[in-house]
Amino acid sequence: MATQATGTGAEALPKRKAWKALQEHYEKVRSLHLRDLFASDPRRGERMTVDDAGIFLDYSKNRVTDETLQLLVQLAEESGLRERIDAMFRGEKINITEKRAVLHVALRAPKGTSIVVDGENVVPEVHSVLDKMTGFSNRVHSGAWKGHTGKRIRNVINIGIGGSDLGPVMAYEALKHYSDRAMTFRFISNVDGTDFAEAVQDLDAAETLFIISSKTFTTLETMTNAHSARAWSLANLGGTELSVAKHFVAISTNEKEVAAFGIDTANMFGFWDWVGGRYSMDSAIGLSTMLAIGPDHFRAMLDGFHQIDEHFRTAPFARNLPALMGLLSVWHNNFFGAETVAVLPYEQYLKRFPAYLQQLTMESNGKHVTLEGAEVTYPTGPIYWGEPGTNGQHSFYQLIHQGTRLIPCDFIAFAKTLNPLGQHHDMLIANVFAQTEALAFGKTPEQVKAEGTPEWLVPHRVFAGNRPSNTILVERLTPETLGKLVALYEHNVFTQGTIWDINSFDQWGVELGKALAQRIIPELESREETTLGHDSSTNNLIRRYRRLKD
Ligand code: G6Q
Repeated sequence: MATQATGTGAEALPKRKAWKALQEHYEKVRSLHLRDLFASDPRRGERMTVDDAGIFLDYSKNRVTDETLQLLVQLAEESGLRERIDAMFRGEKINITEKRAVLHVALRAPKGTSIVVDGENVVPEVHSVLDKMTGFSNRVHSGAWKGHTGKRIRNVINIGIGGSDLGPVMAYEALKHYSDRAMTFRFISNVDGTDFAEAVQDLDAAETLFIISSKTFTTLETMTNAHSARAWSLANLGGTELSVAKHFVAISTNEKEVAAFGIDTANMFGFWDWVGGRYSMDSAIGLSTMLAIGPDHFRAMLDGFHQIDEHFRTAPFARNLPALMGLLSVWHNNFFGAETVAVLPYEQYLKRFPAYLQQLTMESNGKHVTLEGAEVTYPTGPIYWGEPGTNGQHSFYQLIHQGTRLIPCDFIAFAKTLNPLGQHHDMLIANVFAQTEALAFGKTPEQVKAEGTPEWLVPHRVFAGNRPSNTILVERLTPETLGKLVALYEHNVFTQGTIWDINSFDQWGVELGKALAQRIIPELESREETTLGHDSSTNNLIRRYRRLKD
């Protein structure tokens, strides 16, 4: 039945042969312990790895056997993963509910290649925007671009939310080492006025450039912040509407609204409806990233993305990094009942990476119907969360080690640090390896007793182990490797969505709250007592807020 919508010819998931085989297989392997799996195969830790495109993935500490992997690969094939990858790269409109192509891979396609959407090769357009961003970035850096009073730009504030914020913030933090330290970068997303007030409070408006990043240029939070920014800029510059052109640029697909705001459309950087918000950090939405790290580093990042795109497109699934990670997530989610995935980067620069991944993964795969619109009969998108290590070890790792839930973890580490400092890096990486070892192998009652632990304390000190993890080891955090890591998770999400037969590229679930807020705003602002038509709880909260607010 799924044939028409997916174009893959795949059966509904519960009917696929590999799925049924995995159900039977699960019964055989569910109680196997990683201790035994490692003991019976001394080379497991070397065999169950992939080293490709500059990423080393050790997946040996997952609760899988060779047969599990074969069946998962078979599941990918029966699910039409290959056809779906090809359809995405061909520019087919696989985002069926919005009738759009899904072409973030075109954003990093090298010059001279061709990806056709609606009869047009989009790669030259991508490069023309990149060239325009490069020219702009160079003018800002050289001081050729001047503010209204003739001063050069030293502060850049990106105003955007969701996909127009999380990528830029994450990339700025991740690549700070490569950034121009003479400039200040800030990010305003929340409609909470505190976000705006704190971001501008110590800045000179004459040296401040706002990038209004909004695909639609209609988003409530972004437009509210953009108008506050314009008022702040005009008030502090004693400027006229003309000064807006010197202190505001826009990233958008909506030229009309950009012009209506007063931004010169010559200073608008475009993108296209085939770039989803959460897949857009490598489009013009990355202008703040380019301003921070420079055009060459930005292009190196795109190259990193592209290397993983090519790997995903061509590597056999058994050796395919994103496909394997996606399949392992499905295995733990749908068979072991794991409800979350923890992403644990042992790299302080990646502190916003889990937050970025939360949108990428959960907005993409938090879906309850198949492409055909039928209610799914199996769990879909797991909850992604995480914090950088080692900090998390002193907080929530307790639950991962000894709690009652199974939490598959992705550990991310770099062999070389960007900030060598005494023994710090060896200590950091020792903790990565120690954690994955402890999670997998635990500590038996016998081992605990042998340490002289009193009998009554033994159960408290036992670690059951058998807790799955991936370890991703990369040489160094660079713009290129950041691009690789993001693409790795983008295609991991794609793999999961394909298996579950869902649309990973729409986000209807965010609409209802937005619409209700629009209805409530005037009710909160009204000076007169109005009749409220909500439920009794919402009505009561509105009345209470109105009483307390002034
Ligand atoms: C991402 C979502 C969403 C979007 C924001 C901002 O995939 O679509 O997070 O990015 O709502 O939208 P605009 O860029 O249109 O302001």
